Amino acid sequence: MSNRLVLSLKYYAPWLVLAGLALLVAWAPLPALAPRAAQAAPPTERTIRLEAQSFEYTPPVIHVNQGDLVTLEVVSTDVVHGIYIDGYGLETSADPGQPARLTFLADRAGSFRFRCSVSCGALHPFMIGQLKVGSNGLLWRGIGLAVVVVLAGWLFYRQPMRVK
Ligand SMILES: [Cu+2]
Repeated sequence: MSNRLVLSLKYYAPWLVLAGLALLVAWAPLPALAPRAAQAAPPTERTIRLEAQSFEYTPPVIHVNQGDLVTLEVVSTDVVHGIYIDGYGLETSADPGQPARLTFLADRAGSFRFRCSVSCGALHPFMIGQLKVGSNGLLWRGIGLAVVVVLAGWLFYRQPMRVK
């Protein structure tokens, strides 16, 4: 009886530890969890070339980190196109052969749609792209959770052999 209890404790203890770890990674205040990691990814200045042509942007999705100073170089390759970034309320337009620059601080994390702000043809309303501003905190939590998942997988693989 007590033997079985010890055995089941042995079986469940690592899972409880893992569950606790997962909760810690997901909810712990970030400065306590990864102060050094947060410092390791300082805001950077980046220039991204965004090509606009009827009726798409290349690349269609732009990834930056929160805090980055971003310069979008908008290059039109056929007719006049524009860009309006939802959430940030930024707008500019570019004539063909005359790149326009849009510099802003990516201070808001999240996913923001941008779309053409110059009526450029039949499919103009569908000329959209996406700006993804990742918060560093989410990135580190994601990495932490991935580690926990790998540990769980390892545990799951090992445990059935132990408890016979
Ligand atoms: Cu357009």
